[in-house]
Amino acid sequence: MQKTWRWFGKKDTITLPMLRQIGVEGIVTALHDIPNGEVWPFEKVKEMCDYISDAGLVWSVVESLPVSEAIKYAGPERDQLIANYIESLENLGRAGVKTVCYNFMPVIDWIRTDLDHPMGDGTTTLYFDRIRFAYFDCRILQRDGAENDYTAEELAKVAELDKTMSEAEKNKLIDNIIVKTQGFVNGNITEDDKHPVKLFKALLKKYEGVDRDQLRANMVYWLEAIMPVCEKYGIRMCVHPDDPPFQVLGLPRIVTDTEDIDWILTAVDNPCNGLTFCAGSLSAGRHNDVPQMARRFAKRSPFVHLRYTTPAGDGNFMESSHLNKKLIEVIRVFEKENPGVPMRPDHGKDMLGDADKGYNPGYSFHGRMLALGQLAGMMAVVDDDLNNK
Ligand code: DNO
Repeated sequence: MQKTWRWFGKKDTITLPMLRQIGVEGIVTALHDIPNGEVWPFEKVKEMCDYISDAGLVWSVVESLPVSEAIKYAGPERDQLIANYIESLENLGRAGVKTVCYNFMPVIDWIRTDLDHPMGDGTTTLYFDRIRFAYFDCRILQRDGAENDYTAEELAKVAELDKTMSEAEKNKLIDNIIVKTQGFVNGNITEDDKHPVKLFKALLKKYEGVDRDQLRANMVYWLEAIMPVCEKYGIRMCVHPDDPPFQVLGLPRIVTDTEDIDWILTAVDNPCNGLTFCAGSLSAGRHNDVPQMARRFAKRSPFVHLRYTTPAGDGNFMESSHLNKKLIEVIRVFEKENPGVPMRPDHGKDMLGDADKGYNPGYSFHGRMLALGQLAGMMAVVDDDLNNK
């Protein structure tokens, strides 16, 4: 596998020369300055390619070229947005950047309630707490029908939590769930938005009447429209699984398990239509057997995210160490079935001063560097094993 790193562009304080020193071979990035839905001009794409290659690296994967909401809910502007998307792909293809990650999650990308959950050894990690999430849903958003999505026992815990939640804690929860985790991934809500909850509710409204079948149909409509330009340049699109891989906030989610992924890869059965094999997102669903999924989808996955979570029975989950037996199995599958595939260490802990540096949540320097070292070691042993068989 090719060792890559998610880098947030020239403003990133983790620089390309630093990444070369720690063994990174390829860069995963996006044109973060261009607003969602607008065309990525060829000159800008080319400039980024040159900047990366001048540092002795290569732009391996685009993460992400975001799919605008109106494409997902089929708003009146969708055909124009698709035309823009095709133009961006054309420009990427001309510049030779040929692996493009995106997601098809309505309104909200990845979800965590806690961004600095203590591990007990001085480091912190990301965490999803189902009760705190239910609190956000029922008490802060006050979404119609939210109560139906939780058990009586869970709702009792939400009521209990309400007795102690301060305004500051409520604001932190809002900030964690819909602001801090979203803005930097070119999401809908950024740190500059004054009324994130209002904005978020307006977006939820756009999906009234859009169920799983409708969302699937909208995804196929979009994929079919972009396949010709992908075929022309050999661009491999790879959808990121829903994180976490289950239904939330009354929104449909359609990339959650083997059946969903099979459906997408079959509905548009083209090698340009693929998967980002995010072991971490998939592992947060207790229904998913991740190594088994790797065996099934390795050949259709042009990009891999390596991390793992520890889901608890109560719906909570925590990001766990990258040094993980299941990840060794995943690496073994990919080294056999798709050896040169770019992989990046996903989400690192905050450690050794990372927390004071203002990194995007999950994208620390020391934490990810440790993860990369661990993954590189695991890969070396797996390769040795495979070569000696
Ligand atoms: C979070 C990331 C996601 C991912 C997008 C891809 O850390 O894994 O935001 O980049 O979903 O479109």
